[in-house]
Amino acid sequence: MRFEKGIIVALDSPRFEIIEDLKNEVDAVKIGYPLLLPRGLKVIQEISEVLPVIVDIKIADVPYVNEKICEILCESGVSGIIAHGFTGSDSIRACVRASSNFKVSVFVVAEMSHPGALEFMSSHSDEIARIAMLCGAEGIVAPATRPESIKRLHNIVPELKIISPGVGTQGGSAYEAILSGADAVIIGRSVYETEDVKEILSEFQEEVERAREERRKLRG
Ligand code: 3DU
Repeated sequence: MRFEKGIIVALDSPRFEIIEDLKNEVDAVKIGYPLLLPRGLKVIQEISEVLPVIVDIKIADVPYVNEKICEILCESGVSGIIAHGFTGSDSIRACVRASSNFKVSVFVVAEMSHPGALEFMSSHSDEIARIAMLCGAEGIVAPATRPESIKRLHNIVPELKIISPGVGTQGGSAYEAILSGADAVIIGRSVYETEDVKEILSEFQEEVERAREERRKLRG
């Protein structure tokens, strides 16, 4: 997937009409159970007529079932899939295998953005990122709420793309996440709970551009 704008909107809301405001402004729409359960898989096709769709149901099963889930999602028209990494390399490989037949990108959750991730997950995020790389994933998910984790993970797997949730409502900054190495930030409530979606998007776009400019300067 290409992240030219550096912004993915997480649409965990029935406010479906904002899709029109997102067109040409963001790289992709991320959807999960809050939209898929009430609307069904057909929502993937509806959105993908406007923007690429990343399905985030954080797939976390045995390889056989992971493969089946990915096949169903790919046949439904997704561009990207998010899977958990703690399940281990065989389960991740199954997602990559199924998705590569459809040229669909797989992103592996290395470390989540909420405080609970510090109880178990954060102590294994480096290994999960390495495994994601070895299994052929296109990228990882790393927390905007902990830019130092993004920086560390970016150094461990510089060849992988990083998409980063936790911006806005969860307290993370788009500027810091991109500056630390993220290719795109994932933003949900701060966009879809705002009256003027275009206005808030232009503020986030400005932050992303400023951070990219700063990174270019740092690289020299
Ligand atoms: O907090 P927000 O409303 O901006 O939404 C964040 C989205 O990113 C939401 O869809 C959630 O499922 C997803 N996400 C995380 O928040 C944290 C992760 O580690 C992974 C995904």
